Amino acid sequence: MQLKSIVHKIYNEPAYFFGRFYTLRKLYSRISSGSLKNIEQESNKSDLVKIENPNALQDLDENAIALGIKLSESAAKELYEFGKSSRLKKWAWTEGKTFQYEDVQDGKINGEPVAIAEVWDKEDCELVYKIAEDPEVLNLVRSYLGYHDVQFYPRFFWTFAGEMSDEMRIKSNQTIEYHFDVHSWNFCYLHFYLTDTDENSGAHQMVKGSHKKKPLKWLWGSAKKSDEAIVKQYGKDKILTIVGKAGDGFLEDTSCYHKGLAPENQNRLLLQIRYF
Ligand SMILES: O=C(O)CCC(=O)C(=O)O
Ligand SMILES: [Fe+2]
Repeated sequence: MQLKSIVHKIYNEPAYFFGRFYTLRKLYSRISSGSLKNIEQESNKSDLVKIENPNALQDLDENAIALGIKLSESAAKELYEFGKSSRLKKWAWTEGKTFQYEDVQDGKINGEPVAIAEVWDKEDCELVYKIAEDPEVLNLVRSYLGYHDVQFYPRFFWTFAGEMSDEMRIKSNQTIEYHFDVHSWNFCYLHFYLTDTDENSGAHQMVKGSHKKKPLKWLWGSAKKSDEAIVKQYGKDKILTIVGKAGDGFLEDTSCYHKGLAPENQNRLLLQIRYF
């Protein structure tokens, strides 16, 4: 990137650069925390989502990950059915035709590889928005972000198993390389697996604690890092592979290093809600 375009980007999207720094993100939260007033009053629970992890907030703060968030069985089933019957599209932000889940065979449509597909009709799925606005989830998110007026953006997508090179998956915008997300000053992502997911079917991997701790020079330039560099920097024991059943969820500060494994033997459906 040229110096001129860097300066332009910093000026127009300050959070894109400054949001990389943990201390600046926390400062942003502190400045915004005047809006935290109502949290306690909204602590009612729903049957839709259960936060079974009593240390969720602490885990998120210390490790960038809070496991033990569960979707009700009926909600997980409904979302799965929706994800299978909705129109799909390779990538939400580009031109392209929609297709059906059944059109994808072994990671291909008419011989063309397909790595990832957005559930295109997600706006018609009320449940997505109900989950995003679940009171217990919102409480946790607000407590973590440090302000009350959070916004959210849902993504609902399949990643497909099939013989495909890593290059092909990366070209298709599938994030199978370690990276940290940069969106806004502060953010966290709620994820729900909607298919049973393990190492061979697209498990999410993350590096515990890496939201707070990055070598200074890693904060600039590319947000991506190789597996080797990550292991060398953080050690194998900091890497968490999140396996789970359909309906299992986790809240993550994705300013940590993370990636999705390429599914080998089964397609993965994921609901992801970005809070910021
Ligand atoms: O697919 C995954 O598990 C990772 C997704 C991800 O990194 C992202 O959406 O930023
Ligand atoms: Fe990411």
